[in-house]
Amino acid sequence: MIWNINKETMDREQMRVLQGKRLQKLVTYVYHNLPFYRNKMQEIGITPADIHGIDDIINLPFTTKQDLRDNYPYGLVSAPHSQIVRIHASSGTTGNPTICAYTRHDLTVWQESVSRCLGAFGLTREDTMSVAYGYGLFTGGLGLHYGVENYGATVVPASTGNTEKHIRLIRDLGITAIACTPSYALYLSETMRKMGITRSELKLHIAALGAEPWTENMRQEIQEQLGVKAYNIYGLSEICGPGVSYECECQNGSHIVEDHFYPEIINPITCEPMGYGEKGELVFTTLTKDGMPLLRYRTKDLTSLINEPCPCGRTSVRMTPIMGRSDDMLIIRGINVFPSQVESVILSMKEFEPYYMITVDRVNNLDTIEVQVEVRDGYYSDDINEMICLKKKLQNHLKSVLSIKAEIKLVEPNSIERAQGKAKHVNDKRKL
Ligand code: DLL
Repeated sequence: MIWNINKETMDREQMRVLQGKRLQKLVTYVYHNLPFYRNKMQEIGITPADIHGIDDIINLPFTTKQDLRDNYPYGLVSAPHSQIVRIHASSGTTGNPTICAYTRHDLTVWQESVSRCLGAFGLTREDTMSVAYGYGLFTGGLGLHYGVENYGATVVPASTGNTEKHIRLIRDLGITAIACTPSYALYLSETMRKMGITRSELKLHIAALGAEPWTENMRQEIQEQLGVKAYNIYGLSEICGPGVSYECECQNGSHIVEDHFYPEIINPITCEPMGYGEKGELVFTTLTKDGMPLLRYRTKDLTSLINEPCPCGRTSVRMTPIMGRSDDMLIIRGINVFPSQVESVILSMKEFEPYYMITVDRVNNLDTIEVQVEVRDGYYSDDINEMICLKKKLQNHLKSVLSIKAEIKLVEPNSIERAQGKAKHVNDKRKL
């Protein structure tokens, strides 16, 4: 079902005109309301009067995650606090998280975007969707939740964890759709097998999967194991959360909600614009946000754009699956983790040397993370209890920073290989 026939099937030229108008309004707004953007624009000698249409976007400055961190917490919030109704946060590289502030209007746009996704996934108001993304600062849970309510289907806010109880609920309530990370979908099917529950006992037929990269092989396996059609949903907190793009029944790239989020591809090194079909870094401009609008936000996600008609009838530009990142961010069970966050925790504890190795793997379809670290001379001991205490201390500290539990392996001083050149701190064994 096409949720918003007017916008999703809009004539390309009309769409560009609409985007151009929205861009002009946005640039005028940020110029007058955000010193950050006014300064950036003045530095390069551009004013709102220089923006005549969407093609002029390439003259505007970029925004990076570092800019968000430097302006923590509210430096990029343009609306008065009385108009901000929700705040989410995602991890920064180290230290400050990235704050995302929403006005009521922003939440409406977000719900609208998620509703377009659900329409494309074939949901109806008869469906019941279990949302098994985390509820909280992460945008996955609440983003999908309010989207489903707006759509008029039934939502079950399962959140993450307690998988066996969740599976029983899926069976007993006749839940027909699930939203979760692709790795959690696989874990779910594995837990079902252990519980002796078969897919024929469930009514599931739609899965809305995202928050981490996944492959065509994973799709086949999830579809087979759970008896669903599995659709990609993409998004990032800084832009709104889930719902920035979505697959339709053709499953040939994800349609971008481009009347609200304007996409570009740039060369991640030179920042030069790249053409359709060329692989580069995805950049978004939030054309209609007023809580925390962003000009040319560099997502660091590597992909390419498709500007060809889709057999589903939607005319929007599509993006191919994310092929990697231009930074070192890891996504572990849907949670963004920067190696530098691990490093800063280790460096802040006197018991450890600054030598560590992060190993990421996928065991029984669930991501695992192990941090191997050298204990400093004088703190290394043969007393097992002392070492267990030290392990726990590091584990708790990491958990409070990363929001996930890492396995810790303590090793003797001088046992981690020293780098000759650039130190390698991550061994990602997952086959993606
Ligand atoms: O992951 C929002 C989201 C929640 C999307 C639920 C989809 C479903 P962040 O925590 O800010 O937001 O992480 C954003 O996750 O830049 C990508 O690197 C990655 N990512 C998100 N969706 C996909 C996807 C949410 N479908 C970062 N495929 C993004 C690949 C994805 N990577």
